Amino acid sequence: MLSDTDAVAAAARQAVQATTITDVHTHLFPPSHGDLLLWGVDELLTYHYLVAELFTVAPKDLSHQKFWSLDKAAQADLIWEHVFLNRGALSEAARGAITTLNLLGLDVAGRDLASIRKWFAEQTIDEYLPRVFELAGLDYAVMTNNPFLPEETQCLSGDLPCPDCLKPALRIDPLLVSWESAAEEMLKQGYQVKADINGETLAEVRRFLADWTAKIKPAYFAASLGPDFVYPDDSSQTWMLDEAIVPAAAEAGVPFAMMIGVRKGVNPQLGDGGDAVGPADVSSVMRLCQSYPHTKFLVTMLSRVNQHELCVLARKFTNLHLFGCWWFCNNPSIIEEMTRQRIELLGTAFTAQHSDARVLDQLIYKWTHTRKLIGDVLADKYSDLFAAGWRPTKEEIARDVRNIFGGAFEQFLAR
Ligand code: HDL
Ligand code: ZN
Repeated sequence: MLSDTDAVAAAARQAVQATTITDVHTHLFPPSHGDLLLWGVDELLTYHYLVAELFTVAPKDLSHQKFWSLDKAAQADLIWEHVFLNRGALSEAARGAITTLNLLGLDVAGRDLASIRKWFAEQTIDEYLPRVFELAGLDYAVMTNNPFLPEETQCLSGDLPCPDCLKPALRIDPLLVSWESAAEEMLKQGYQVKADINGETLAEVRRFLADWTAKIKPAYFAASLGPDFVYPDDSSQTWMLDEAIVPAAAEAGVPFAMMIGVRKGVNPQLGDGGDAVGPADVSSVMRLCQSYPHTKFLVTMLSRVNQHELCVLARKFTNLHLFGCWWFCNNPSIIEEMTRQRIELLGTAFTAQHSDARVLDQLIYKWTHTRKLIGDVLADKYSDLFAAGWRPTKEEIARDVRNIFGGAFEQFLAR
């Protein structure tokens, strides 16, 4: 029996530290997919967040072109020098790299990048991957599998081994945001689609989605959308949602995950780091939930501005489930605000976080930082509950914590 608020708060923190987490959105790949799976200190240091941060402080003579002409280790050296050594590594991405290296037992305080590199060179991915998942405390992570990228489809088409700790998701942005390039790739794969969408094209898009669903058995379909995403309108985007994606998701019995608010390529010189954020139209999510009450929508939005309205919406629709503090929201100040808001409005009926990890090693820091932050929030919330007169047990707290770290997601999938 937890006898006072201190005991309850301690139990909450302990439950968060101990709970197994399901990472519902990452950019990881199986080791059998070769270079698609990024790992090791040079990938950690050249994560696109840190490339962008390098160019906020880079010396005048470091052009983007010069940077991209360097090999990965030379790029990492520049980031290590300018972001970590010459200035406080205080940003979340910089601190994260340090957390990861430290929790791997490396002497990051010694700042000896050469010896850190030497240690990584001695690791084998088949041993390292399970070690990272254990350090992060994950049962599994959902991948981002894009059937429009040849470098991915060549791996997805074979029966390459995939560990149980990695689950597929079908990423279909091009159908919604770049139909011409989608049609071009689909034609190469033998689907008779035409640039100007018509009946036959619709049947072929449905066949494409059904074939890839049968091939990879995705947990969900997913797409990232811009701040200008509107539903419905008279664009091909609405047609694609109404006639292809929503019916295909229903046929497959999987949710459609929408990640809304990314302003793509505001500075293309930064590569993957060149995207920004903009407030989007939450009422479009409302209209999709209203139009398709039997389709499940997983939603995360990129702008802090949208979070409260989206949270209220999730109270209204059983077929809407919120997940994660995405990308530019994956920072302590915003994670805390969003998690408090979600608990206060949704109880435990949401998924508190996803890592979005692109580099395997990031799982260690993204989940370590999140557990601390959300442990503190839950300590507060259970203390408030105790002060109100309720007496939660340790088992109930553990149950609730698991719910916001994967349990509610799996219940939503199974509904
Ligand atoms: O579209 C997405 O899935 C985003 O998460 C992008 O991959 C983004 O570049 C990212 O890595 N965010 O963390
Ligand atoms: Zn992502």
